[in-house]
Amino acid sequence: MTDVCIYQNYINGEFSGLPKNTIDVHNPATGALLSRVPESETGEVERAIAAARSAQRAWAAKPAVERGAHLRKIASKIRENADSLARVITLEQGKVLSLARVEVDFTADYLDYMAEWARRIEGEIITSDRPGENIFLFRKPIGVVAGILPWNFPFFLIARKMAPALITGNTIVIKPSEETPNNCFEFTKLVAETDLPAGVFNVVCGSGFNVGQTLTSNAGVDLISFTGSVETGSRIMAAAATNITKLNLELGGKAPAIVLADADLDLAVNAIKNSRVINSGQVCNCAERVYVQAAVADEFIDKITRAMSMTTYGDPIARPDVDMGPLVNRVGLDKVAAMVDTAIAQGGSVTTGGKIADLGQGFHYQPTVIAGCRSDMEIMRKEVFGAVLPIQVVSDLDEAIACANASDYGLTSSVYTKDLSQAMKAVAQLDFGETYVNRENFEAMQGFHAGVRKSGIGGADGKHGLYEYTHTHVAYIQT
Ligand code: TXE
Repeated sequence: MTDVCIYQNYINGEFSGLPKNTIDVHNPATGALLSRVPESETGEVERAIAAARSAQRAWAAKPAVERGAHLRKIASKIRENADSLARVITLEQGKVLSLARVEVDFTADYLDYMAEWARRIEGEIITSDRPGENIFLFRKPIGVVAGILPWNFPFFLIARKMAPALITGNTIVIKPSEETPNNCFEFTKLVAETDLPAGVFNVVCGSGFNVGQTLTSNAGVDLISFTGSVETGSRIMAAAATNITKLNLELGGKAPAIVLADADLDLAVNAIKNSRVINSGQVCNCAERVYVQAAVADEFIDKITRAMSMTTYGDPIARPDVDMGPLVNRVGLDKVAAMVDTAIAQGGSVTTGGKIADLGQGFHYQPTVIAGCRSDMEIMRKEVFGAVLPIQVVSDLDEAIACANASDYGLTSSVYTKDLSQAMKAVAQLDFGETYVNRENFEAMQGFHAGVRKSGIGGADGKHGLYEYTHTHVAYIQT
């Protein structure tokens, strides 16, 4: 029997010993047991929050440029270990190695980018109505942040939460997803090799209903930063209500891609196919429903069907050349299969794929295109975390925009056209946090990743994402 790695929580600058209770982590491509991780007890979570609390004032008192230097050291360590980190991500999450490597590199760049804000965090001086008075507006850290992570970009999400939190003077307790915790512990080992002060960065692992619930209902947490499902976001809001804890929520999307008759069809096909296939379709801002103008609908469906049917998949470690790995787990696979079955029962016609792929092992679903969809079908309304592309034909841009906006989600959207006025009309009328014109995801770290409606509250990245981790304190100074 091979030795299985048992990871430990990281609290107050120390790994906290072998856990009493553990969760098994498996490779979704092979079923192999990869590690055992802590199913933390309440006391352990409370200890992490207390450590973050007691470290916070001294951390915030450091010049921001020193805090930035700590982030840069972590970024360097990540770059030195990029290949092995990418392999850890692929093994537990299933994405192809090249994408895992992009995720690792982007994470290091993100830490550096947030470090650059050290000299750019600004307050304001506001003109007073009173003689001899100055009104100063300071941006201050909120305190202790709880970062609750999903499994789809688990490594990057650590940085997306900890980098803006730390540069602005907060401390953090991270809870990785129980599906993909190994990469977080490998990240933590690198943090532990640096001289980051004890208590500034803590990791406690465990299931959502246990550790997640304990973190989000604890009065010692000042901000909950969560990325995940709407259902869990709603549960977190309820938990946060007890202590009126501030929230930052990214809850997924159902991104519409609008293809107009004048679009460069090959560009649209390529961009939408890549977007739907990347990370096996488990991305909050990938194209999830297409509205194509009638004049080019047949040609578009024909081309995208061909492109999707040529997508290769399999175990991304054994076959590093594949376009897609497995879905993250059995629950995810069953959910995708059930949604496609419902789409067929509701009148959709599958032009390629439509079935669980039988590779003998792993949670693979065939790349799928479903034509003939309508706005009332589940597949056009609910998030489908798999490489499944439903398509609806529309008469014009107005109809496409109306359909796109009639959604619970409002994260990202895209439009394909060569006509600038059509593009600008779409940008003006699409009720979404982001719109891509003639391209698909991903977003830029200097932008602002945020959604409306059930896609969440607040956002991440750039200046506006950074300031989500501060509160404003106004001082009225009479002289
Ligand atoms: O998400 P959950 P799941 C969507 C996607 C996917 C679905 C379910 O549609 O199919 O969500 O995925 C923690 N209190 N997205 O079940 O439950 C949990 O331990 C506190 C969209 O994995 O939201 C994990 O760390 N925390 C998405 C994290 O929440 C709780 C990314 C996410 O798990 C908790 C992932 C609780 N009560 C899934 N319950 C995106 N926005 O990109 C669970 N958690």
